[in-house]
Amino acid sequence: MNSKKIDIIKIGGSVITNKGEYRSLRKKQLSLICKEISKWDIKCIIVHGAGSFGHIIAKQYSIHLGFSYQEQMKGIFQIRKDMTELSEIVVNSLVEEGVKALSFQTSAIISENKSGYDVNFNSIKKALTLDLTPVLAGDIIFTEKEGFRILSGDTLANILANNFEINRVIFISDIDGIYIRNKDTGEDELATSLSKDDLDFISISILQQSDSNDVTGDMKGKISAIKSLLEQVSEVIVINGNYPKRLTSIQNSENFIGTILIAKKST
Ligand code: IP8
Repeated sequence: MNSKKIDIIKIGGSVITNKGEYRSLRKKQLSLICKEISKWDIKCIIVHGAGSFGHIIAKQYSIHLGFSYQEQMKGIFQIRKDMTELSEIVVNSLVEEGVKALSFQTSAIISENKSGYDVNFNSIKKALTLDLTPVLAGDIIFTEKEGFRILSGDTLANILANNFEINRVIFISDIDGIYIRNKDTGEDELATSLSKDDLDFISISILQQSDSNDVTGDMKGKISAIKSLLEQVSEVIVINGNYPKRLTSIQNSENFIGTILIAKKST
């Protein structure tokens, strides 16, 4: 195992759960993804999204809008219960494939003050030195301003990138990559390679932004997370987790279907 570099692998909630159906797991898909992750020979931190274990209840109780009424606590309790269960399922699935995975509850180590995040990553740093694979998830974090808010797995990847020496971030999504609208034809085309500057100027397809159950912005939120990530890391990759072997192709430096985003425009 190469211990100098750390990759972040974000498993999208949309690929491991059926997003429209409350607490509905795509167990087989999760196992297949975990199997490919077990072949990853670079140290990594795994982040997973919430899918239908988080977003449906979050929307029902307007958790993403911050504290406004006491009844929201019911939603907070339920999401904590459901997300604890999902994280346990993800960790078990990784362990079954031989990954030394250990979960850390995000809101216990990240909160928000008036000017930024308060973080305590000491245990994660220690776990990494012991060759363990930390697993975190999008969560409801406590904040000084709104009381609480949702921290998406994509934003969490950003916070991690600000605090660790991160090499690459791989987003395992439920689409092939980032689609760009071709202005001439009006068609959406998969962009195989983009630079950070490209993201400011191109017209990103809005096809995948219409998930009404997603309270953290879906592809739109991901693009903005990727822009900030590229300030910290040299490469971000978006692939479709319905084809987990693409993860192994990345690892083996083989051609794969997906989008590679780089910090600097190649000249
Ligand atoms: O699925 C959202 O994380 P995401 C976390 O990565 C909750 O956006 C609790 C809805």
